[in-house]
Amino acid sequence: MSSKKDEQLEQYRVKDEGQKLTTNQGLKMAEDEFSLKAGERGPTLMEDFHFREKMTHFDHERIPERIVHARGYAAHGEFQVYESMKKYTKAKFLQDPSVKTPVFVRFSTVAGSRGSAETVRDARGFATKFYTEEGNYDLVGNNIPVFFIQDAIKFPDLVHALKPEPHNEIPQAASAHDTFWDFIANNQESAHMVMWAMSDRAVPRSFRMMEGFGVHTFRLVNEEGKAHFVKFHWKPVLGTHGLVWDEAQKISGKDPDFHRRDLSEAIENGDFPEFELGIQVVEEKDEFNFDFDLLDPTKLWPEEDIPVKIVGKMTLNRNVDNVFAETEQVAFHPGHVVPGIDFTNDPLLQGRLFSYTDTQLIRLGGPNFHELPINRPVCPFFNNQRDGYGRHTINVGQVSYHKNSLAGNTPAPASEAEGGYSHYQEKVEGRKVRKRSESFKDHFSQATLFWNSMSEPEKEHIIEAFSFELGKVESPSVQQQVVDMFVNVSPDLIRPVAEAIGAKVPEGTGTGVTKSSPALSMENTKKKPDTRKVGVVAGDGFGKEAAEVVEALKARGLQPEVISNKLGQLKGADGTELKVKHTFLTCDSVLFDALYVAGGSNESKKFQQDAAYFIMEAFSHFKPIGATGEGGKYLEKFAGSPGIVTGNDTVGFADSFISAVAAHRHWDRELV
Ligand code: HDE
Repeated sequence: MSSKKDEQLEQYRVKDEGQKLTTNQGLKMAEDEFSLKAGERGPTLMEDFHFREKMTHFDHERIPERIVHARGYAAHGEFQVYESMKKYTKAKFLQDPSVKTPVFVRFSTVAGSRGSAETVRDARGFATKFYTEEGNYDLVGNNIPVFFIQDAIKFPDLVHALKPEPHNEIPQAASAHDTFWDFIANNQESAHMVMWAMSDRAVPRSFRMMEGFGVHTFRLVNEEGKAHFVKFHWKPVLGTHGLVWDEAQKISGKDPDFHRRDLSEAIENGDFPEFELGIQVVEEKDEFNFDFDLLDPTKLWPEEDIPVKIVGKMTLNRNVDNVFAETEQVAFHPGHVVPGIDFTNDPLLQGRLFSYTDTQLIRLGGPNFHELPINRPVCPFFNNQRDGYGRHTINVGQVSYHKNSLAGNTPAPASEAEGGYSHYQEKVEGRKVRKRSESFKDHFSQATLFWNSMSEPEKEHIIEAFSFELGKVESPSVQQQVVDMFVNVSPDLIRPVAEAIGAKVPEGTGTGVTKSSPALSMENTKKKPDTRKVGVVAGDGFGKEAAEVVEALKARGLQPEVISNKLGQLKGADGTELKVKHTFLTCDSVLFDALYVAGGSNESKKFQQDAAYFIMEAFSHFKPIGATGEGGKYLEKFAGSPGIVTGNDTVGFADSFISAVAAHRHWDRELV
């Protein structure tokens, strides 16, 4: 069923196929390959309006990319609450479980340019536009629940330090360089988010397998005007999973479009990505009952102390028609709210409320970006704003001011009872100061909480990530400053890093925080085999069970794809056929979650070498690998290792292999 937003977008969809070619004025053209010239070999003429129109339009095809979050990908979908959230908010789209609210979600990396690779180490943007009957509500979040800085005024500095260095514009989409780490060491409020950025959270397996967080504390306000503090969460139904760093780097080269391909293919296959919306709620009277300040965006609310209440589900079910028109032109803004959702004085949030409109003005070329199809609300909008670049609306009538008598003083403000937005009347008093609140000054306790909450493999990955990033830093002074900073989080974390980069091992005992929050570890996430991509390594003469295993994997919702030394159809020992999707040349083991080795009866030496390399690489990335029949010989040297499954009984094998795939990775494996 199409949503109200789909219906609205329909009127803008144009299919050129089958049409005659015209200019933008609708004039049919008799020729589109040759410019108008004075003679066949003569100069091109000014008169050639068609050439000039076509070239001018082309010359202006690009718009400035987003200063951050330039590389992104999006999809349409819908959101439904499980039960009314009336107790907390009057927001209409959160009242009725039968109401489907259309949504548009853009996922993104932060640092890289629009053409950069997608599996870099970075936070991911997770921005959702809800097209509600009361206007658009944007939840503009990230996949990390805290941020690097506490005050918006430092954002330009952070981003300058993170982006490629200005003298040589290197490195692209990476934090492993001097200026980033110099910023970190000199702005120690960043410690907590750096821990997340060095963890596997920053190399997600898929946009479909990441959590989302609103980061700031917001307010929900109910019909009675009562407010609660709230943190927003998105929980992926497939669980939260990461890549191995070596794998992520290789994917950046083998398939820089890995995440967008994964998202669009999943939607194309009908495996619609789902995320549950969760809220953590704190009563206003409890504002000061925590050992951190609720307004501090470098702090999370441990889920074990304040449980996440799951309140609804979002399903992404439609790919965009046109990436520029939709994904590039969509304009998010944390200030796009509806009655029942309000702000707090988090100084990072307050600054964002300015920045987002400002940035759209330069990016989308003027103040009418709300009229672009992807940005239009599904409810009508009326006010006295007029004119400007790219105005679509033809406002009819004489009056464009308030108050007036000629139009009966309309458009008129709506009272709260009529659905008018009025800001929560928080009492505020204080002196005008440029200061950080004392309550914002503990930068390390929650960084230690995060460290304490990690499993052993996750801790190892964080140590490796610091060693990689600081290993790329050229200034010994910056390296030492960072090491000296992070001893405050935990000596167990930073001592091996100091050794790996040849820095002086710092003294220090950390914060002494012993608490942990199991919800922060990805090891404790949901483990499901659904939609996982399995590379099926097969050659001619594969055993008769192979095609059955492939069918069994498909039946359980996995995505098997056959890899061989040539494209076409493979013939099994019993005459069954398998269609080859990739050759060893056109794909790589890093692009799969698991391998199933069916082998063949008569593989060439080259086939055997290529298959062995594939398998070795998958093994070193801790991936599940299964084999039956002829494939068994490839796994002999890994026999007994965790996540290695062999067998000849189709059903039994498929079951054990699928459980191994569901586990995601087998970290307890000894690498050979
Ligand atoms: Fe953003 N951010 N941001 N940000 N942000 C932008 O807006 C900004 C912050 C986030 O897919 C820009 O339209 C400031 C936190 C996402 O289109 C810009 C500060 C969080 C996206 C901007 C922050 C985010 C943006 C650039 C510090 C997580 C991509 C282009 C005060 C809660 C949205 C644009 C999309 C984009 C400013 C910090 C999330 C410049 C000043 C914290 C997901 O306006």
